Amino acid sequence: MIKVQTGQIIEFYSNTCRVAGTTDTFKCRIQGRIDLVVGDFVKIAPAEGLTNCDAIVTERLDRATALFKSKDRVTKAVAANITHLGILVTFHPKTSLEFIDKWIVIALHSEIQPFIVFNKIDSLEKNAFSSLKNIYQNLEIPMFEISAKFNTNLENLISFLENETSIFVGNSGSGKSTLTSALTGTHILSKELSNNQGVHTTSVSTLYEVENQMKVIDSPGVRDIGIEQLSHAEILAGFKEIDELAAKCEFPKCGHEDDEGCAVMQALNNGDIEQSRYNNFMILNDAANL
Ligand SMILES: Nc1nc2c(ncn2[C@@H]2O[C@H](COP(=O)(O)OP(=O)(O)O)[C@@H](O)[C@H]2O)c(=O)[nH]1
Ligand SMILES: [Mg+2]
Ligand SMILES: [Zn+2]
Repeated sequence: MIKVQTGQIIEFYSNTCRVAGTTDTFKCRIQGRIDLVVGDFVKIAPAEGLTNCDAIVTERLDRATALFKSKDRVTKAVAANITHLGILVTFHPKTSLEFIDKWIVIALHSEIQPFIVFNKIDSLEKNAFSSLKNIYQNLEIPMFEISAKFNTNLENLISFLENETSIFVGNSGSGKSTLTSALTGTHILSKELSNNQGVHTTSVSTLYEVENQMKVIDSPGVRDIGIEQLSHAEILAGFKEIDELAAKCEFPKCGHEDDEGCAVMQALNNGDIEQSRYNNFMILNDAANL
């Protein structure tokens, strides 16, 4: 019989989850209607009278962070307790600057540290990413240039992620699965667990933990997170350099599209802020809801 203990949800299925406890992992049933996602810390207790599972989840502990997605005005969490969000950037497939800026906004809004991983350097010329790096250099966004497929330059990334819980976002084909395998040594597609009917189901979302305490979350739900649930102020907060200038605008309700007295437009014209950052601020600001 297991002891009542605290653990972390490492795999999530439709009605069961796997919890990493103090000494072991347990297949758990969820008591009542607790809203749980991968990465949640929970209390578990012996599953008296229940066959086919080791324990029940009785309580969720407070989340340090959570990523949310909204659909039809319903907002729900997709992963919890993430500290770092890695944006995979490649030329093939081509990552748009809007994708990068959107995820910087979402991460900062969620109090998660964003960073950029330029992937597939094995198939590129040496300084292929330098103009992209220039854009993000001054924004305190850590950047790494790697080849996930050939395990090139992974050392710095690994020490950066030590003791942290990270998640990677990127276009399909950018190398998320390859990188997660390279970091964790797991064969991602092979993870399976029996459901109640004895049928093998692939987990909905998973947290991988490796020896150096690096945790990596893989959650398909993260893919369709948008910025609809963010306010204009929250979008602006994701563009630090524009936010600082916006505070200096002469007009309290400045839309930052008109030359006169607008500190943002002035900085743009002087080349002090990047055109792409300005453009994406305008695009995301228009898409924001509130
Ligand atoms: N040349 C090269 N190919 C890579 C690299 N990383 C991933 N790939 C390839 O890109 C394709 C998509 O990778 P995958 O990890 O499935 O991408 P995902 O859709 O983001 O999970 C696969 O064919 C990988 O082998 C890399 O660093 N260099
Ligand atoms: Mg994949
Ligand atoms: Zn302005």
